Amino acid sequence: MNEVLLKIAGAVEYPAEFSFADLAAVDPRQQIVDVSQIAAGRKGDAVRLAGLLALVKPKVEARYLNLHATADNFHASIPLNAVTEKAIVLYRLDGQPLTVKAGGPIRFFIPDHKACHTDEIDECANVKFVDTIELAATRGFDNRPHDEQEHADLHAKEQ
Ligand SMILES: Nc1nc2c(c(=O)[nH]1)N[C@H]1C(S)=C(S)[C@@H](COP(=O)(O)O)O[C@H]1N2
Ligand SMILES: [Mo]
Repeated sequence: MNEVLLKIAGAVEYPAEFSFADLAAVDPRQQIVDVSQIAAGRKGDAVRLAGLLALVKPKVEARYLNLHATADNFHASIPLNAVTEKAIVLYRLDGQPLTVKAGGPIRFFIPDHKACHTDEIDECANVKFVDTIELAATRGFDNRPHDEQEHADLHAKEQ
């Protein structure tokens, strides 16, 4: 439970590493127990991105969130402003870290991505197996699918 599952780095005052226990110990006001309350059909418990950012303190120049999933080499870079108050980090399912099948151990999630009103934010930015969240001044590497074909190919690999 003390293994590092998530790093937050880049343009922040206090880069940090979080284990399952660290995430569970974040301020209860930043915890969402049972995300189905805010994301229909989704399961598990999460901590608000805002709660994590409050700990690492983004520098003023931070404008983008670069989400990295080393496990399958999937990366997304999205505008920070649009998601600061919405995004959540799912980390617990039935009292345990999320299974890989559920996109775990950690999954970044934007409950109402359409409300962000930017093409840069879509459901593909709900990065599974996310291990590093990097804050940056400019847009970073992003290999989300660009068209229907790429999207279909990616989903075909899922099972
Ligand atoms: N690490 C990782 N995260 C990922 C993907 C992926 O291939 N790898 N696919 C993305 C895409 S394209 C979509 S649409 C959503 C699908 O997640 P869901 O099946 O939970 O709705 O996950 C996103 N997160
Ligand atoms: Mo997607």
